[in-house]
Amino acid sequence: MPLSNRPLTPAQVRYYEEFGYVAVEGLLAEEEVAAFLRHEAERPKDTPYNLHGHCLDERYRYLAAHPAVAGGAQQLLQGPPAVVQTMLLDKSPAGGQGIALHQDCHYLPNEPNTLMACWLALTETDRGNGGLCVVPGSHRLGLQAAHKAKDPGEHAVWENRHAMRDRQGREWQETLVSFEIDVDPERIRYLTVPRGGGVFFTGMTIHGSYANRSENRPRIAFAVHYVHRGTWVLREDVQDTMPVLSL
Ligand SMILES: O=C(O)CCC(=O)C(=O)O
Repeated sequence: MPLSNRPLTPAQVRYYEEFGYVAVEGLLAEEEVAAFLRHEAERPKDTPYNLHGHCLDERYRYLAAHPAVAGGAQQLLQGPPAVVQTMLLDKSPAGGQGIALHQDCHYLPNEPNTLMACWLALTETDRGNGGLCVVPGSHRLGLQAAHKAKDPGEHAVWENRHAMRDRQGREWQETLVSFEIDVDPERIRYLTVPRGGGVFFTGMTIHGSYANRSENRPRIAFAVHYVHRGTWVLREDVQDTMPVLSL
């Protein structure tokens, strides 16, 4: 199927532009979700993918280049997408940690800024099992001050050194932490996204999640981060973006 199909309606595109995100049901068919989860359960886990699953694993690449997923990204970017990273976000019941509210541009500085994501629900997801939250309209606020996440009962807490390189070849190191932006709780929207649905959001949209407090409902999601082809990503580990060619 060619990428040029336009999976999103004009109303969905307008919603994304206005609020910085749009939730869309049925991006993946049930057989596609089931095939991915089967593959994930069976694959050897000895080599961590470290954000590069789309380069190493045909099933990860399939989701990252899927016509409805990459096609939606192409529509919203108004041009050809390139994959920066892929992540499987598997949050177990009874306390699996969330990712504190953040903007992806803190983690993935890029020039000019075209960063966006498609987050896919591979199980039913809602507030009760640590579903995705967004702050509508936050993509218009600029990059917000953030501190290291404080509550390991709720969120993953970490710190990493990263090699950076700009277009001119200048190199340096930066410390990235599990960023957290303090947000008025009233502004947080807790999304219910059914299995196979997804959420497109910009690299400036504040989003994240809380711990999975359900007794027995895993929350599995798959996130693909894209930039417009030709964008420079400053972090060296994800600098070689993968253009999404016609499928
Ligand atoms: O799945 C989550 O809990 C958060 C995902 C996220 O932060 C992202 O996809 O950038």
